[in-house]
Amino acid sequence: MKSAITISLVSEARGGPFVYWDDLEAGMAAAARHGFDAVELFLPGPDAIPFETLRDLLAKYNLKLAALGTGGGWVKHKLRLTDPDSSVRAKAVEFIAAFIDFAARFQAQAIIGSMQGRSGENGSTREQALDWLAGGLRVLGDRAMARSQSLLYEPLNRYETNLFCRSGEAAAFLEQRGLRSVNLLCDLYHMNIEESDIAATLRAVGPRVGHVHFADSNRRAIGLGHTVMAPIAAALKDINYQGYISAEVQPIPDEETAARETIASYRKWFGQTAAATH
Ligand code: LER
Ligand code: MN
Repeated sequence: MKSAITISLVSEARGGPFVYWDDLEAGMAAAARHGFDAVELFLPGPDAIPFETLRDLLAKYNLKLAALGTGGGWVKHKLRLTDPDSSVRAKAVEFIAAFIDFAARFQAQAIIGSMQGRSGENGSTREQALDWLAGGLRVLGDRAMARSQSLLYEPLNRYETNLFCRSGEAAAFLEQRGLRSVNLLCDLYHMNIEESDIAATLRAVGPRVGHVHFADSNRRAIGLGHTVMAPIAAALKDINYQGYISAEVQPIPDEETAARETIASYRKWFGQTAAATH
């Protein structure tokens, strides 16, 4: 497993669960100082940073790119894969496709979280919304696969989507629709709200776990809430999860405490970071 921490450059997402804000290099310098292996970026768009700039900063701080969030397409442009307007859905696919291409140049995956949208708006039925979601995931999953990556689909809690809130149901949907290049992003904060047993769910969806958001029950750093980590860590080890454990948490009480608590919890539950063993 590998550790990661989030940096947001999307001012419209202010108050959201990202540790570092606004200054990419300062966030990367802090991530490196704390000993993280990688950064996960929340960018306004797929062309927000030139390829060379990100490449050089990653090399300078000896960090990897863990993943790219695409939620800027929702918070900035109101694009969603399940919008009843087909032209909005097409723009959403185009926006995410460009993120997939940019992420793949760093051997990283793109995340579909808030851009999934919800059913029931403008009279859309659940059946329609799931067909639109599957259609988008198919095109985008194929695009990721063509670049040797998979695509990450994130079930969200009930206040953020009504499509899939639980990982088992999302995994069954991916299976039924034959979406083999799409994996699940399991966010422990959403899972704490929606799952009856987080560890049992992780074991059940095992090979589909493609990324983990490492957040406590109150969306603060793991260790600052009441999530019981021991069975979750055991489940991730037992399913032989090899991906990122990424802190998508609020910078409360401050970003330094969030980063320090996260890396201490990561080391406690998963051992040394790859960076620390170099
Ligand atoms: C939103 O709640 C979330 O968890 C993000 O990772 C998705 O945009
Ligand atoms: Mn998340």
